[in-house]
Amino acid sequence: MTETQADPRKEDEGTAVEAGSKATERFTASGKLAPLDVPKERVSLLAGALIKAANDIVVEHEVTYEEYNALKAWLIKVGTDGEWPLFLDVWLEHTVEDVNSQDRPGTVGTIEGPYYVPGSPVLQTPATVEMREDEEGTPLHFSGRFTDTDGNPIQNAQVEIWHADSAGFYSQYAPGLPDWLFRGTVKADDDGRFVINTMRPAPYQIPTDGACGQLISAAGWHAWRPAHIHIKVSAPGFQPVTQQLYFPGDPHNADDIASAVKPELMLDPKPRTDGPAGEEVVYDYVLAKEGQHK
Ligand code: MBD
Ligand code: FE
Repeated sequence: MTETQADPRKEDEGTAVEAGSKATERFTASGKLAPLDVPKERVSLLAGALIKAANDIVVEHEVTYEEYNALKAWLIKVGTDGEWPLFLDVWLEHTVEDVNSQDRPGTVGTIEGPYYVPGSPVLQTPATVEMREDEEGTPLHFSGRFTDTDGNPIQNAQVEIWHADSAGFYSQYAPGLPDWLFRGTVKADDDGRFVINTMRPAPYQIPTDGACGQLISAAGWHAWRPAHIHIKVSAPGFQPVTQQLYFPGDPHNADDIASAVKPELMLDPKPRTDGPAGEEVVYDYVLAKEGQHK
């Protein structure tokens, strides 16, 4: 674990309970809440395996009643803080993503995390995502091209982008930000090309004042994710990819709390050469056709 870096935010801004319960509300409203659709055989297999793994841990580590009761209290707090989406996306989703993307050729994915909001404003390329007047930070000119696995341009592709601001806050999950700040759905042109003007996000500390933060401090871990841009790309007839892009040199690329960094997801931003301040970076997308596998 590296040293915790200075939090650019003021103390007490944006509480866990707020961010966590918004993610819970959104998940509940999203229609993904149909866990009873899992076939009985799979429920029995998976729940049985999870229960056995927990029992094995009790035996192996001689778990005390004090520890058992601490676990019970903590699990209750995860629910009352609305942090189940945060907890699962930080500590489990990366493995679910790995297992489910192994067979898909093309650009690699990583976890979605708890802060995606569908239906962001649709923008034609070249696009600029919503920002405030005098938005602080480093402007980032992000461009790329969509091709299939044979190198042919893809029609009607889109990039959904969402990320934190230069202080580490996500719109709709922190108070006082415009709803669609740093969120947009950018339509590529007929040649598969897109341009998105945005700003470099800050590293992100997961909320420290809820159940997940309590676990992190009780265990002596850190709460940081490296700076990242969330992306969902899609095009008719192709398999969508959900991923995140990272910046070289971030101290938390090597110890992301959410284990979601992959070398293929590292950007290579350079100072802009064509006048405007800021950085430019190119990242191209190769999508697999529906049904295509390695
Ligand atoms: C985030 O911004 C995030 O991307 C993940 C995975 C977890 C918590 C906050
Ligand atoms: Fe994030």
